[in-house]
Amino acid sequence: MNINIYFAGSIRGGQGSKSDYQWLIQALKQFGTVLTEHIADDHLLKNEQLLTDAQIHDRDLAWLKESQLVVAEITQPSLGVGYELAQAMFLKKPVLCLFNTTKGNRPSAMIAGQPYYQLIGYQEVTSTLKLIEEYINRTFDEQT
Ligand code: 6IA
Repeated sequence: MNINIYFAGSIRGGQGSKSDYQWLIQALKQFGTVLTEHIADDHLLKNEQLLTDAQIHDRDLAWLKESQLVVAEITQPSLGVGYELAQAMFLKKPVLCLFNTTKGNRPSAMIAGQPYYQLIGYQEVTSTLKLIEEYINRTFDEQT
């Protein structure tokens, strides 16, 4: 399977979950191409500083449209990730949201209360691999 995966995670909303983002991006690469690797890569994020906000928005939205799957790590609340999640739903992309249950905050009701989104809570990010794999198998089996 080689699908385009759009990984979403907080940037200006705060980068407290970056090590989990790094782990998830590496894990997702076994299922396809992660279009948004810069999210957890300081070096690549530096390049982003050369872009205007409008360029970032337009490029990311184009990538979202090209993706077959959206995976969002939503532990750290982020306006940008919330916006991407709404866009992904309107574009009818499958969306998997992951959140760390040990950090004390609950995901927004606007995400947790929308049944379109598949939410998975985790304590250890490494425990998500099996669940991601099951979700991908289920989602892409259903589509074929
Ligand atoms: O509101 P946030 O910044 O937390 O939104 C993060 C989400 O929006 C991520 O999932 C990204 O896909 C997208 N996004 C927001 N800002 C950027 C960005 N800025 N570069 C790439 N994607 C972005 C670069 C800022 C950097 C120089 C610190």
